[in-house]
Amino acid sequence: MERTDYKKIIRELMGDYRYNHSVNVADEAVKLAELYGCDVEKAYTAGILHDITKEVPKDEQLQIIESGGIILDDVQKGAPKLWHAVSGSVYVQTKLGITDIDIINAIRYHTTGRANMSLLEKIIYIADYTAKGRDYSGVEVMRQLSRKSLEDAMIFSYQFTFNKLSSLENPIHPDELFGYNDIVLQRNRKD
Ligand code: DGI
Ligand code: FE
Ligand code: FE
Repeated sequence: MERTDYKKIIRELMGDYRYNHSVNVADEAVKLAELYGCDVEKAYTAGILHDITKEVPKDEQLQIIESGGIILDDVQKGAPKLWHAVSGSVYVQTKLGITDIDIINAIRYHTTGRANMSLLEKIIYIADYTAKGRDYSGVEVMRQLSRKSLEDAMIFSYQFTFNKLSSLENPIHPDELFGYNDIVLQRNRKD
């Protein structure tokens, strides 16, 4: 399938705001892929599809997740905002026939990150934060960091997420902590 096919598919599944966000993330992912030497079409595909089930009703998302044989852990069960990444990764396989495991994982881990992320996974995680239309205090710092080092940008985004979640007394998913530790430990090893 081509870019226009994916655009048509997601257009039916979400409102204008989420659709524009998805296109912006895909465009940003392409820029980062060019900069860091990742497959550009995979970056576009993962970017355009990353939030594909974000507006699917929660009960349907749970069904999709179950049909994919995935069991949610306790933090995920208590945090419905995390479901769309997991349900999306199942949806693109079963409904769109995506078989590329890197694209599937880039969607599955785009909200939390995780340890040992591939280049594509990092690009989608970062593009979600730096895409056109994103507007939060620190977005310009984040954009600059993303042009210099994906790892620096990841650390900044983990800090941002930990701060926000803890200030709201929301649970923090372990993958996020493992992802943070992974980068920091690799870095310390090099120093
Ligand atoms: O889908 P988007 O809005 O484009 O962005 P996203 O997939 O990164 O989702 C971000 C939301 O998920 C945001 O409201 C914070 C929330 N979130 C991210 N990590 C965690 C989390 N919520 C909980 N409870 N725990 C997490 O670890
Ligand atoms: Fe998302
Ligand atoms: Fe998103």
